[in-house]
Amino acid sequence: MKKEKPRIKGLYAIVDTAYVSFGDLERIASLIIEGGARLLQLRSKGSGARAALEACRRLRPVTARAGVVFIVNDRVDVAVMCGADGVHLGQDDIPLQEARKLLGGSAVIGVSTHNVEEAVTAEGAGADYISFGPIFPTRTKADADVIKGLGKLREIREAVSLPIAAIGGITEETAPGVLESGADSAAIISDILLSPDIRLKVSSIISRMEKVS
Ligand code: 3NM
Repeated sequence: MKKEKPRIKGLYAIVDTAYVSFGDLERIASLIIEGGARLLQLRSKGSGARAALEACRRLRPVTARAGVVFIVNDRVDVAVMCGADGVHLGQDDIPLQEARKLLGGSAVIGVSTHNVEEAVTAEGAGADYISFGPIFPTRTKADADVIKGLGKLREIREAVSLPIAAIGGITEETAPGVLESGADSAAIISDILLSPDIRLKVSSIISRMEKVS
């Protein structure tokens, strides 16, 4: 039987190597998974391809054992080599159609978008989901676009029907409002990784989100 492609919804937890040292990746990913996350992305901006591959190879078994969807940020080559479930592409990464050729039809491919035009283009090109942001101010991404707010998120919801992962400055407190404004998913980095109790933080975010979805 053909495996159904996972749909992006709920908490989209991102493990960012700017916050987590390489030696701590498995432990942190395990806490996030124990907290209930079903979607995990590795983001390793600025590290070389070899380090990204190493990080991926640490996280792939942890996610696979738990049946958690594992997505690699930016790097299609690394996603292929570690057998990830998919890749998340920025506007300057290789085009979606090329990534699809390398990863195959069953891979989950997401695209970062910052306006209606990019969102509609990503949908037309066959993205499985888009991210949209930054919704709120963020310290994690130095070159983040202008802040969009929930109003712009609602406009994106009107423009496309594919799943939207809202991103940028989202916290336990703001995640429910993001869903109420049309996002299917909330992608969160610092509110999780800077928490003194990551497992509890993740489960609290999820239970708040479940109340509105
Ligand atoms: N992309 P935090 S904002 C990785 O707007 C990323 O596309 C963004 O981190 C975009 O949850 C962002 O710590 C940073 O704010 C999200």
